Amino acid sequence: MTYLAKPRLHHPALQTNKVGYTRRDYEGKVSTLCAGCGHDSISAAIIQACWELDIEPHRVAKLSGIGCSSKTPDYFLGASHGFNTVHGRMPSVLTGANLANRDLLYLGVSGDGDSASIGLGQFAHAMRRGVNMVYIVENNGVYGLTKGQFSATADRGSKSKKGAINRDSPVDLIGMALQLGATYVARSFSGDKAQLVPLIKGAIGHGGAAFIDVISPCVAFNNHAGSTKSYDYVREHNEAVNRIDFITPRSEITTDYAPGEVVEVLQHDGLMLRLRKLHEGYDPTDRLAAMNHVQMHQARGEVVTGLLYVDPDASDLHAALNTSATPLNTLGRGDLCPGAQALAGLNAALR
Ligand SMILES: Cc1ncc(C[n+]2csc(CCOP(=O)(O)OP(=O)(O)O)c2C)c(N)n1
Ligand code: SF4
Ligand SMILES: [Mg+2]
Repeated sequence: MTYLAKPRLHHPALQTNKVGYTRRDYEGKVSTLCAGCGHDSISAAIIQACWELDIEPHRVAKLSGIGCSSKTPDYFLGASHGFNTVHGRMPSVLTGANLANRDLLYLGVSGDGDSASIGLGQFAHAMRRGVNMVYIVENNGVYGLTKGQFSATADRGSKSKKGAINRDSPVDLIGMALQLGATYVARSFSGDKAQLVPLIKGAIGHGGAAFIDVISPCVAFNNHAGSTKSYDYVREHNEAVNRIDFITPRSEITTDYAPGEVVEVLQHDGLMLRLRKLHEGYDPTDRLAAMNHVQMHQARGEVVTGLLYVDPDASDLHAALNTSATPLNTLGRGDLCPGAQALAGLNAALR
């Protein structure tokens, strides 16, 4: 049950990271999702990524909407800040929190219903404004929480558990994120932790709007033959364009690769992404080529995964608005009130 906390006891010899925490310190409450739900694997990947990056849990703010996917922040990072918003409204609440305090690391967790149906406008504006966040959609093609209706990301022609055929065109969140200006765009699969953990780490280190679409099968309502979001379908049609092998400072990179096999992208925080190419000629810094590649393969029924696009020189909403570098709650009265003379000058300038 959701209110059940996990026992705090753990083996005294459990490995700690550089900030002194074990992996267990990044866990949350006991999950109430169905056994085998892809969303639980994504929670595990988030825990792993934060532990490996030595992030202090109190530096993270996790926000979500409504849905099984949006329940998951309760199951990881139990010592972080959390806000479970209204259905589809995570991006605007996160944007407000981010503008008030840029010192936290913002993690938005949503579902395909939450982001591609009711929250589509919110998703679009967070991407185009460049809100500095990691935006994860746990995409199962259905409204899991309300018992399996097709969501807006369900592919045309895919079959529901009861045999109904979806006649509508799907909303392609990856295509939209690319078109709207997101500066880190990736797709992964909940069943591929080796790919997902580094993609989350790369997104955390990114200094702008980072979007990860994670295909996350719903075992209760959308894991049958005829669904394009089932474990079997994604395993059979997964076309990874690259693998992030390292996210470490340049000095620590030791492995040799043949020329042309690896693309290096230095992120704003000094972390280096090393992308091992799996698709010849795929350039993850070319936005138009990424859009073309994803659409082309999608038309063939393939699921393109990996880091699809990254802008190493990304900036964010704070830079665009030239906001205070100091979190608003720590600004003093003197900073907030410039005084009668400054106000009189401002008024005079407007007359
Ligand atoms: C304003 C509003 N409309 C409708 C609902 C009902 N509702 C709850 S969750 C949900 C869809 C969840 O789907 P998704 O975001 O894909 O999450 P999943 O459960 O599949 O992880 C809906 C329609 C609601 N809670 N609030
Ligand atoms: S209904 Fe589907 S999405 Fe919800 S917990 Fe169960 S398997 Fe996961
Ligand atoms: Mg869903």
